[in-house]
Amino acid sequence: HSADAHRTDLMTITRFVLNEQSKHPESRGDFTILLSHIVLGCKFVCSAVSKAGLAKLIGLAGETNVQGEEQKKLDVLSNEVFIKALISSGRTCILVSEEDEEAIIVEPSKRGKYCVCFDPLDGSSNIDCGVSIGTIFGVYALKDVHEPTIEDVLLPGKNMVAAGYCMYGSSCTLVLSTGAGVNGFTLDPSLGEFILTHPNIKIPKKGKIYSVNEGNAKNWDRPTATYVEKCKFPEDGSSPKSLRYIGSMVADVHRTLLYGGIFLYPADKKSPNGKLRVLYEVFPMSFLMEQAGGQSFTGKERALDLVPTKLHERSPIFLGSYDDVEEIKALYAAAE
Ligand code: AHM
Ligand code: MG
Repeated sequence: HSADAHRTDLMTITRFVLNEQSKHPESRGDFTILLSHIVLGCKFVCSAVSKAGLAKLIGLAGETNVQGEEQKKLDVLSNEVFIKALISSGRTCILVSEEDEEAIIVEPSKRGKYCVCFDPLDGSSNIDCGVSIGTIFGVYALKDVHEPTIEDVLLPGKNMVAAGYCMYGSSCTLVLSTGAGVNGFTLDPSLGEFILTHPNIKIPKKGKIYSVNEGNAKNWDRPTATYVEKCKFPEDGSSPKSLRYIGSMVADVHRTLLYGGIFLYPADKKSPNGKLRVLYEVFPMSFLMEQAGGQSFTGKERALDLVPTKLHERSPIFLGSYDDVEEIKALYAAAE
């Protein structure tokens, strides 16, 4: 029976990506190896996050432990684990982490062709209260690894070859795109494997939810303010949208991807470029949204067309269901 087949034929993330890559004759498994190291980082963070509440008791992060050594905070620890895992994969040449001011140029003997931009633990304000947080990553591939420079990652998001995130929530979910759709995998803790649970994710064409930090409304520009007003008081007789905002980009985007709707982190008078970072927040999430049939817009252009000029550049972002993003695009176009 097919029901039996489902239980005994487990599609792990490694097997899935190997299958995907085997469609490219030139593939030599490098991406699969890179991914398995990203996955290792995610498993480590997942386990650390789930024990975070016990940290004081068993000495995991923060505070000083019995030996009197200063212990590492969860975000610092996660960053170190990802960097070491990525370098040891032998498949990377440049790493850009939210936690590090400078890019890491991998030493020649350990170099491979991939550049990975990542936020090892995003949603810092939610760490201490046990609310969902996540890791976000975007991957570029270099043609020539001999003299890598940061110019090699200051490229538009549409040049990425893969992007994804891992959400440490009620379960640990990894969502990935290698440019051929979006697939979701859930960590089976007893196996230690990510199993395909959400094949070929497509975002609903229109949604019923908007997601934004409305506490910043007094400083918004006109198009954003008008859009949110229309979510609450629709003029076309439709029902108002619901508001959901966690304050963890991974969790807010994950819900948007599955249920539809729109996520906004707009510019405001205090932060004219918004808050979220282009290379490891805006680009990976925009890549996933487009791959799932949605859209992503900066207030000026398609987000994946933006060309960053510095590593930690920020950009306003509006992403989600195709029709919902169309509406905000129209408001910005009218304001020009
Ligand atoms: P962080 O990198 O300090 O964790 O900040 C990023 C987070 C995102 O996960 C989230 O979308 C946003 O900040 C929420 O910001 P705000 O608290 O201003 O609404
Ligand atoms: Mg962040």
